[in-house]
Amino acid sequence: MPVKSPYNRPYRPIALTIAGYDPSGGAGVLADIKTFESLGVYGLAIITSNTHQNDVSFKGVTWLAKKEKEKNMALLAERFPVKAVKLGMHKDLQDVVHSIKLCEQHFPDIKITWDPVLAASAGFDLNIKIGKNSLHNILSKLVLITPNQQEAEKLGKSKNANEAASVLSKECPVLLKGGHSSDKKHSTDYLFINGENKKEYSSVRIKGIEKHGSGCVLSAAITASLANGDSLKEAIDKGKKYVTHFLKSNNTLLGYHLN
Ligand code: PXL
Repeated sequence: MPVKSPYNRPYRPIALTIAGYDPSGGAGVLADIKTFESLGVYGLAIITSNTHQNDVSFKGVTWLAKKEKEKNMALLAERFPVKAVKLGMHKDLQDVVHSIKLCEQHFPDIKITWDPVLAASAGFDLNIKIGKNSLHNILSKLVLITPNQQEAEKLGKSKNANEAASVLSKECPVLLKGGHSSDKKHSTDYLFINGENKKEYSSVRIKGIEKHGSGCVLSAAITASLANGDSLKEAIDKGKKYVTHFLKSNNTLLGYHLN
């Protein structure tokens, strides 16, 4: 824990991302840092991996050793009062558990959001096994998990994403993202808490606005808002607004962030 940090208020709140490095800047820590900065939060990043990809083609991933993460966590904790963390691409569930333990050890009361990247948007399956114990260890520590439909089905071991999200939400709030759903006209995200669907976020799909890494941007925007002290519902509202602007920013796969 930082003993006397010069980075407390009146300076900007600080958020951390622990995720993969995507050299195209569309996803991973680069996307997260751009989002944090745009939302008035100072961003720190620790990488779990170096991915080899551009905006359309994913060629592989080189994972970093856990001790590299440990070293950087300890160094950051000496100086920075991190309020919220976003966990992105990790090698397996044990690696996610490891990140959560480090966060709790170094930053008491930190708000942890997990964007469970099980496959990359450019078509690469990370082949992560879903063990019940690890999953429970993770979910019980989170303020929010943000799976897309396929991720929810895999995590919740169900062929129905809403059913899976409902089950998962008995352990932590779930924002089920509709971006990859079969509905061609609308994209609807569902917030599940304690087994119930509490809120829907529906938007009209606009042709040609698919973006590489939009899931990263949404979870990072929510994390920035949580670092700012917003409630979970406020953070999701702000996150949705931010990602909508990002999706509409241009007609390519790589979106622009707010100035
Ligand atoms: O969008 C999922 C994602 C997350 N994190 C990293 C990625 C990707 C997709 O390619 O590369 C590092």
